[in-house]
Amino acid sequence: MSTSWKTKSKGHLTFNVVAIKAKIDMHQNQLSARPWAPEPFASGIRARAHAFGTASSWLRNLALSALLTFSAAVMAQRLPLENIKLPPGFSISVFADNVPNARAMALGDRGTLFVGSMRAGKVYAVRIQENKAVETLTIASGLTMPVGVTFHGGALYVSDVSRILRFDNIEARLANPPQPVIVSERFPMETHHGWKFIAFGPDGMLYVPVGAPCNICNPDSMRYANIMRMRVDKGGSAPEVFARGLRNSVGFDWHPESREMWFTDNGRDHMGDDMPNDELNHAPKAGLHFGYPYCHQGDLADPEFGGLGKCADFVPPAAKLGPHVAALGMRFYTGNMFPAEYRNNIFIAEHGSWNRSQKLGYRIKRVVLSGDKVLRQEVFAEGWLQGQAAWGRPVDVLVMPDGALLISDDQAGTIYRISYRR
Ligand SMILES: [Ca+2]
Repeated sequence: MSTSWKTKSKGHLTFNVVAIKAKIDMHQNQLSARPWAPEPFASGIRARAHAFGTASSWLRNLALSALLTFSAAVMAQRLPLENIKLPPGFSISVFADNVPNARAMALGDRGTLFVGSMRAGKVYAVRIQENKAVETLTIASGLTMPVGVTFHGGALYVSDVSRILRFDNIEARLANPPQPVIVSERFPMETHHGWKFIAFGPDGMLYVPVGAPCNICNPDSMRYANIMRMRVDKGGSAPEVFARGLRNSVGFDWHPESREMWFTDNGRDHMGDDMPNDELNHAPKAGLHFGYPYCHQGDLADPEFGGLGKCADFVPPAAKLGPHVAALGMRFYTGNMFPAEYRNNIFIAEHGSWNRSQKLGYRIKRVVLSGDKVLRQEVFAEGWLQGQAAWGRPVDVLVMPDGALLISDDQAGTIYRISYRR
């Protein structure tokens, strides 16, 4: 064991001489590229640029780069992909391993993969050639929980808790990103469930969820615990409520045929290990109420707020997804690579439980529909959780033009690619 480790270390050290140079080049590119950042962070960048000018700090940066590159190489090597179990014919590989804290994903018209993050405060652009990631750029920094990214009309839209930002013509300016335009700053400031997945609906409107600013509370449903939508073209429109009574949705998509919205919702905490379930919901029209905070999983009255509303008065989930699994990103499978029976199925990324005595989730689920009813659900990919230790946490799923499925992982800072060959 120790012998093989030595051999491997040596290999990495050799590799790292080149990698360190690449890393420094990358730092310099980033400095000259000046990814957009608000003032405090921008000063940080200037400070760093200045530090590069002195020999001692240059050496310090070199040592730091070497260390980071070394750890990244070791980590990349150590991701135990062989532990991921998939149905026959499917395989998983690392698509991009330099995407720290990767959250939601969106594809640009010219094929750039955009990735949001949470605590990292950054937005990334992954350049792709022939279905392979060739370069990862940071296009914005210093944002507040910029989880959500979505692409529309040549521009990238990014969520920033209370604000929606827009980066115009971004795919032509990846190395020199523009200052963002503020599309809206009318969403609540609370960071508790304030991070947002965002997406454009088939109606051309931007859908923006606003989570409950708590584990369990009864906030104004016109302001919180809902999904809002707004027009961003033709002068725009004020956000209006599309769906109410959801605790925190971090993923939604529209059925490719019915064009109706489906969304995940994260159930409340501190009601025990086995309740309530996270939910898959179906919102065929505007104005529906999905139960929170009065009723969970369609049939479980809340101990505190259950007296204020009956379960029968709210829309039950289309499927119960399991307690505390943290069902986040979801998409319909619209590609041609996977077998025909996968078409229009839903893939759901389960980030995994944080407060359950036996961990649950940390996997990708497949949900099969018949019309607008859920026929069955099954685990599609698992193995990020080994015993009670997780080495990765799936966040979002994205169907690529070639039909492969990308998965983002904020713990490993990695994007995986699942492909199929008969
Ligand atoms: Ca519900």
